[in-house]
Order: sequence, then structure tokens, then C-alpha cells
Amino acid sequence: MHTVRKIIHLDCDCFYAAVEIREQPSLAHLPVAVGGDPHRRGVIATCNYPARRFGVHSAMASAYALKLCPELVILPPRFDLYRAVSQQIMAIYRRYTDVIEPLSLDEAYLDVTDSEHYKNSATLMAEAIRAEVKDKISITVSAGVASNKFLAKVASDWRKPDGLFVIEPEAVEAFMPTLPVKKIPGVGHVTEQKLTALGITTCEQLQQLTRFELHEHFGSFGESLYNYSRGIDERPVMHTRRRKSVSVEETYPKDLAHLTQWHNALLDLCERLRQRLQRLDHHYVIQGATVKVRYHDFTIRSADGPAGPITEETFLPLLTALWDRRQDPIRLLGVGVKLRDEASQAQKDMFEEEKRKALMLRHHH
Ligand code: DCP
Ligand code: MG
Repeated sequence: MHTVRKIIHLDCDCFYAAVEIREQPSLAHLPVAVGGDPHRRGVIATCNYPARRFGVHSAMASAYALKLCPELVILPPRFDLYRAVSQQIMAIYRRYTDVIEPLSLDEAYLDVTDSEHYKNSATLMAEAIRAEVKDKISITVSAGVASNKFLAKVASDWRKPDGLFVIEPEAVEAFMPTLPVKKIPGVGHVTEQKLTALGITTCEQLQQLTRFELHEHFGSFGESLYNYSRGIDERPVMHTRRRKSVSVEETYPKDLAHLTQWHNALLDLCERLRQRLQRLDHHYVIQGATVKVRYHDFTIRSADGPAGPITEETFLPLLTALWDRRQDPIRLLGVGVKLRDEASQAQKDMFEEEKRKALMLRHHH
């Protein structure tokens, strides 16, 4: 059975502008943008909220932004600085889980389903992360907490800036119909116009369309729209730091003295390992199996064997081999698998998009 996942989407507020304002706090109350030269057909990368109140936004021509807001301070982008700040922020995220997928310099998904922090409360983790980034990096981050990537991303946008929004699994059914279609990530201007032409502005209306109709109008994105309008999204969080192994282990309050007790504990650990592996993306291939024990005197022994299904057939021979070597009580038992990563090309460089933007902007200087 699938466990309900716990996903956090984190998105820094006005990221490039926030970094610049951090470097120069006297700018905070002025309308500030980061972007290309207005005299050379430059465009706005982003701007702070005072500037947004004038209607300035990302991808707008800098010259037009100045027409809307003559006092606008337009700063040239400093990508190396943003990258350095991004790395510091991601390092904070990484302390809560290693299942982390950065989408850009200022955005990441975290899967904290297996994280032990804050008694596994994703909401408390999200608040702690936001507080820590604000405290240590002086950047505000908005967070969304939900059971999948789509809902978590929608949620992080809901209370922007400097906000947190949680969509509990029980709340999804009531929440989805009210969601405007333009809030669906991936629905840009063109798709929104098409939907409006069909008389559709909310997910409640979107839910009325069949898979077939959606496919007819939107091609392969139609399938996503069908699922998203119902709050469904099975996409796993893709680690960028690829794993070489996955394991689960448990320290027992009372030592396990006999092979039958070892065996019983093994069954439980296999189930937990199976659930973990289900949440990995599909680019991983299992290469080998491992069992580890820690005896009452704290010495550790492990045994490795060939890959197999995540059941006792694979792990029991290894456990029995350890028992045959030393028949003593153990305080800890662990099971794991070695992984081979087949992602290679499929894995996109997280900086690819930023590099493209950087080139576009420099082109205008
Ligand atoms: N960016 C860009 N060009 C765009 C959109 C974004 O160069 N068309 C850059 C600047 C942003 C950063 O990427 O600071 C992150 O993009 P976001 O869409 O998350 O926008 P912001 O973080 O700036 O604002 P928000 O508070 O809405 O997240
Ligand atoms: Mg952002």
C-alpha cells in the first residue's frame, strides 16, 4: 500500500530583488527590479512588491516598466551572487531531508515523508525552514505543504509573500473545485485563453471535461489537467544528488536474542524499505542487498548479497549468515539495497534554465 506522502514546496519571494535588497537595505521601501538595460531592450527578471504595485512584473520590457513606474530602480543581475545565496538556502533544506528536487535557484520540492524532524510534522518542518532562512540568510521563503508536488506548489503561492499554506489530504476534495485554472502550474497565458474560450475558469468546471476532450484540446498536457483538476499528482520528487543506496534500520528497546526475533523484525523492516523504494523515481535500479546488525556490545556486522525482491527471500539468507557467525543478542537491525542510477541524460542540470536567462539578459548589455 502507498503511504500518504508529505511534500513541501519552497519558493523564495522576489528572489533576485530580495538578494539585492539584502545587500543594500536602504532600497527596501523603493520599487526595485533586477533586469536588463531599458535603453538596450532589456527585460525585467523580477521586482519587489513596491514595484509590483505599479504593475511591473517578470519578463516585461525594462523600458515599459519605467513608464509604469518612473522611480523604479533597475539593477543589473549578478547571477554568481544569486547562485551562492541559493546554495546556502538549499543547504538548509538538505538538513531536513535528502529527497530534494531544486527547480531553479529559488525553488525546490522536499519529500519529508521519512524525515524524523519535528516528529515527522511537515508543517512544523516548513515553519522551521522558513524561520531559519529568514534568520540566517535574511531572505523570506513561502512554503506549501501537501501530499503531492502539484498541490504543494499551488499552496506555496497561496500566502505569498512570507507565507505558509497547508492543504491537508482531507481538504483536497473541497479545495480543488474553487481553484482558478490559471493557478495550475504549467497553465500559461495560451492555455488559460483556450480554457476561457471553452467557458472554463475554475477547476470545478475543468473536472467536467473527459480525458478524451482534454486530450483533444491540450494534447499530452490534457492528461495532467485531468489529474491536477482533481488534486492528483503521482510524480516523485527527483533527487538531484543521486543516491547510491537506501536503507532502513531500527534500534530496539529490548535486545533481540534469537533468530526468530531477528526474523520477525526483518519482516517489518522489509515493509518499510519497500515503501521507501516506492517513493524513489524510476531511474534507479536495485543492485544488491545488505543486512546490518549491531550487537549488545556495539560491534557492527553486515552481510551483502545479490539483488532481489524486497522480501525475506532476499534478506533472510544474509541474516542467517550473520546469525551463524555470531549467535548473540542484537540491539539494532537494518536492511538496505545498493542502487544504480540510470538517470544520466534524463536528469536536467538545475542551472540550465538560469543560464539561458543569464545569456538572454547579457545579450542586451
Ligand atoms: N526570473 C527571471 N525571468 C522570469 C522569471 C523569473 O529571470 N521570467 C528569475 C528572477 C526571479 C527568479 O527567477 O527572482 C525566481 O523566479 P520566481 O518566478 O520564483 O519569481 P520571484 O522569486 O522573483 O518572485 P515570487 O515572489 O513571485 O516567487
Ligand atoms: Mg520565487
